[in-house]
Amino acid sequence: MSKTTPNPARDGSIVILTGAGISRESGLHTFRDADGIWATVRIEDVATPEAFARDPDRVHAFYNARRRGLLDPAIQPNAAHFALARLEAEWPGEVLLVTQNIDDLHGRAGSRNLIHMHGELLKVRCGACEGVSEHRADLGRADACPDCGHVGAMRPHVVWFGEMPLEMARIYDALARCDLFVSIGTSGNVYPAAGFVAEARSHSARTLELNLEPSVGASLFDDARLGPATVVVPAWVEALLAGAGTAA
Ligand code: BJW
Repeated sequence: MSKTTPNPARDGSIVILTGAGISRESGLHTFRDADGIWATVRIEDVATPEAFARDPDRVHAFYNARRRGLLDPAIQPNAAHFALARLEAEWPGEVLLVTQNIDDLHGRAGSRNLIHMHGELLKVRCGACEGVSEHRADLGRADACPDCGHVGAMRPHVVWFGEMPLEMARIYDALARCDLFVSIGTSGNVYPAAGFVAEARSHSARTLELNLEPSVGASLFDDARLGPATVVVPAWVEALLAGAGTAA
């Protein structure tokens, strides 16, 4: 049994963390690569609550452009997204997919046990009633909340620096129980997601990194496969499912 094959003596559950790298071959930018989003715009200007309070129009414009980009018909899930959906459907244990991405490509590929810990680009939230609603058009200060009618308090349903990521209790519970933790396409710069590998290890899970290049926390992984997500993720899923079939 490979070091990063789940151990049948435990419950065989897998937690997978994904980052911007898995969507890059679908045509979406990462954040910290040379051509990434943070090379063109400053975090302090668009991705903090203070930025939104200071200049909401600028923040709305940033997310409106990204929402339009995501809705471009050319942007589609790739082989890595589909492989993870296949794993969830065919793996005998639990597969929990935790994504830092605000795109909807995992859902479109068929993943269902999915947590968007940094929110979702195609949803908006009301600052008055906290209601969350689906939204595909541009958003601005003149928009009213579809739930409470309040005008001027709508914001993208995303988690900015200094805000609490979503569903943390559920994520930490899964990390404490998982047999295998897999990190895909994330640089490991942003907490708390960057701390998940240490958390899983502290509960004796094995750990695997699938990435184009080693992440900041690479030394914490038992094993790594480096390459484009559309190559390494389907290959890993295929091998894992073939092994599970043999063991059964
Ligand atoms: C490929 C590929 C291909 C490329 N195939 N791979 C000091 C210590 C610890 C923490 C802090 C600290 N100071 C401040 C903090 C907290 C702060 C933080 O982490 N700051 C750091 C910068 C230090 N974190 C927060 O504020 C978070 N909240 C928080 O901590 O609340 C308190 C709390 C504590 C404990 C428990 C619970 C709560 C909130 C973070 C919010 C992040 N928001 C963003 C933007 C919003 C959404 C959006 O606009 O999209 O989320 S920032 C941005 O970074 C985005 C991403 O989700 C996130 C992670 O980026 P990701 O996915 O890793 O992308 P990249 O570009 O960095 O990496 C891409 C990778 O892919 C690379 O490795 C490439 O090689 C690879 N790749 N092509 C495979 N084809």
